Amino acid sequence: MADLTLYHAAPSRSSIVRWMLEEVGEPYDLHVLNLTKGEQARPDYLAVNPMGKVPALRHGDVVITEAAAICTYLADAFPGARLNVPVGDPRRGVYLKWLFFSPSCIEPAITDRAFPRREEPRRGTLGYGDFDTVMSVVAKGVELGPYLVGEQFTTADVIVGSTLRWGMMFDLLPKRPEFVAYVGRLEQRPALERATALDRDLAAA
Ligand SMILES: N[C@@H](CCC(=O)N[C@@H](CS)C(=O)NCC(=O)O)C(=O)O
Repeated sequence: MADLTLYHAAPSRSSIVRWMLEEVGEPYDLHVLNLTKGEQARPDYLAVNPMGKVPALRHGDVVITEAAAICTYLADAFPGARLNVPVGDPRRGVYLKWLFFSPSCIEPAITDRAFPRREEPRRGTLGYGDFDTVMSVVAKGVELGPYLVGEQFTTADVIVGSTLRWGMMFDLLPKRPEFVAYVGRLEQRPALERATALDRDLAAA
């Protein structure tokens, strides 16, 4: 039995963590939930994540939820994989900005557009401002590359890259050339190829 267990459903946001685990290279077990059958709402899983959502990760006695938090945790717990930017490194500010920007700005901008509100809220009340500004900020962030903090691939790329990849796959994001080139670079990574193939098999099983 591995020290790491991912509570997972494929495809879902827990695929982000599966990619991260493949990057880290430590052994892990899967606890697969069938979301269609509502297994995420059963008491035994609510004891793991009271939100009734995947992903969740167990590492020894610790349980972490929220995809971006889990990936950030893994990068710090396994520094040998060189997926974090350590405290004291001046690039850490940019690293943290992107780790937070994806769940707090990119994802809400996408979902608000996919499921419009009855009344348009004032821009100032939305943490992400507006969809077009978010897209332009991300495009500028990824255009130079190869990665968000420069030459080093980090967890921030797993988080932002997964959101852009998913958004373009479902036509929820414009296929801006900067996004296409960046996601194309990420798709060359053997860990993402492995995670994608494993999830494809799992979804088909
Ligand atoms: N904020 C959470 C979102 C997790 C989430 O929404 N997961 C979806 C799958 S993509 C889920 O578990 N849905 C099942 C449900 O809500 O019943 C994260 O980033 O980890």
